[in-house]
Amino acid sequence: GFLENVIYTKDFFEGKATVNFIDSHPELFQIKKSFDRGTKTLSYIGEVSVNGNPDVKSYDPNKKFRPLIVPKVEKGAPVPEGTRDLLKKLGREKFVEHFKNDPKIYFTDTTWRDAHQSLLATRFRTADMLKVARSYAVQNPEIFSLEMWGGATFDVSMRFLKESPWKRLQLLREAVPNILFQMLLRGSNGVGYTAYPDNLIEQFIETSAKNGMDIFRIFDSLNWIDNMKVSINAVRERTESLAEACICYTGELQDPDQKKYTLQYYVDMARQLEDAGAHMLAIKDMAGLLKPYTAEKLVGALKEAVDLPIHLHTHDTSSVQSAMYLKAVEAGVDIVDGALASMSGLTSQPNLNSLVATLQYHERGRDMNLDSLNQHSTYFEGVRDYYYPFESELKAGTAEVYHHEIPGGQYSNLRPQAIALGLEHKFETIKRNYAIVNKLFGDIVKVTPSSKVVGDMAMFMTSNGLTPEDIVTRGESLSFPESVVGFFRGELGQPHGGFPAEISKLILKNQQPLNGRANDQMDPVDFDKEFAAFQKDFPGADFEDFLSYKLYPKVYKEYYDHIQQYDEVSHLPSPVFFYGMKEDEEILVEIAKGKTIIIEMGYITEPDEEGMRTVSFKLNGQSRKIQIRDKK
Ligand code: 3PY
Ligand code: ZN
Repeated sequence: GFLENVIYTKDFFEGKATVNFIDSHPELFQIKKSFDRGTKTLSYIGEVSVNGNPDVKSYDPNKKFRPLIVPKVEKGAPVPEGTRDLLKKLGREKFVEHFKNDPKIYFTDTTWRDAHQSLLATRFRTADMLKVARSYAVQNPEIFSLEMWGGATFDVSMRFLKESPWKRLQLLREAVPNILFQMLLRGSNGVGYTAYPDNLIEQFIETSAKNGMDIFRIFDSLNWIDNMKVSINAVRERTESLAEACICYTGELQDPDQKKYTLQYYVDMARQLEDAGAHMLAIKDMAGLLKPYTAEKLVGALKEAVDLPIHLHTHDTSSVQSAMYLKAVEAGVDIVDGALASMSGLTSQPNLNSLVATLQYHERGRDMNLDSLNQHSTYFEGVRDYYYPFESELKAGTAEVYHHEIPGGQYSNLRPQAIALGLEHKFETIKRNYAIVNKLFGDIVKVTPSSKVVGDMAMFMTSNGLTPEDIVTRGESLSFPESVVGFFRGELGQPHGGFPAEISKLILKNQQPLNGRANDQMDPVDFDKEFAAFQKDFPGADFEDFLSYKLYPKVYKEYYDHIQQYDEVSHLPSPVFFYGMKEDEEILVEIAKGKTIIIEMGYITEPDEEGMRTVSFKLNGQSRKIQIRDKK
């Protein structure tokens, strides 16, 4: 029948059964609708089992994963009141006042966002977090917040994991109704790497809050406050959520040669952020450069300068950042960021479990359920193993970070990028060039996306064997990476102290730099018109998807096509998603709430003359055969 027509069309086998395919075969539309979800799922598993997941460059086919140890929680156990209930009860002004006056230290758990962004190139899948979301909520209402969204998670979830970032937020929100959720927002750059129209950023914030986001941690990659104001105002005016504005920390303020990023610089910035309407202030130490005795000075000075609660974020690349937290706690910081033990350390956040234990009998220590935190850590130790191809090579803390100043979230991505460019053997040179580029560009704040600009330039210099002198003498004839030209055009905003004139001329050549914010020059989104057109192009997609599309058009389209071809793959266990199945393996997949299917892998034939392999399955006990083209 028609169903077979679809399944056995050559286009379909070759992965070309996209939206356009359906458009050009309207008679098949009805069939597509009722197209067996199980068959789509089997096609995905067959494809990965034969050809691998394109995101996994190399892996060990004999690797075995141990069973996960999932923390136990009684079915239907009541969820105790947490910080989110308090925010709802008090409203944001009273809430902020309340916890600012609480003498005990608060903790944010970053396991679901920054920890895996910084250790595993942001690859955590929703299913692996969802499995322990309810037990965490039931057992850990003392946690201040869970950082679980934003930053790189938004595009990576669609680009590589083929899952919806919005569904992740919705599902985790449903499982954790009591603890504040927070996200990382790159100000005018949203959750992207470039500027967007202001009304898109505003709408994104409003829709994120509607989907359950409580705290927006807003930063600008150059500490340019003009780039943060639209976001701060949108949180204040269009949501009931909290605007947490960031100071990005760079350099070393106690260095007598430090002329740019001085204590006064940070104090001034904090005051301006308070004036701009921030509810909370964050010190965002994205590379882990803030040293213990410096933190004492900085936190002390900021506490005096502003009336806002102070939230401290760092990365443990140097391996001394828990000591930094202790000095900050003594200096009166209100909240610190940690990650569950098994997902902590190195380029990730300091060890939350050990911090909780360390502060236990201190006057600012908070009673926490350490046993539960340890159980959740054990769970993620098992989960982490699923993602082993994405581990960075860093084995121990390094003081080199004070030299290269690479952010933790970028570090874990830099080696894969180097490999992709065939530069893995030059990784040491890349790190050295990173520091050289920073100087060349006038010593800038380096965090997404400005850190990407510095990284791209470091790669460019490394692959072309260029020295800083070469840039100066031969710059006129070099064609620089696009991100670098955009940066000097002012597309990311204005760096503190301006652009270095000589380098700027070499890079821009005849181009004129922008005056003011890049976003000011952009046409606003016409939501009614564009959303209607979007729904025609992407049947079944909702307004949240439309926002994904506006932020990442190409990535969204590829994600959408993947779902059309293979159905939701977010239900699959991570080992199956990344590595496929082995002969005789059996799995249970919950494809919808309460609807579980059993998939058993039979055999995979050798390829025929046309390069097609037959993969045999049992789906709920019924035999199914899928044809997969061997691409190897
Ligand atoms: C991000 O923007 O994703 C970051 O984590 C910056 O530190
Ligand atoms: Zn971070």
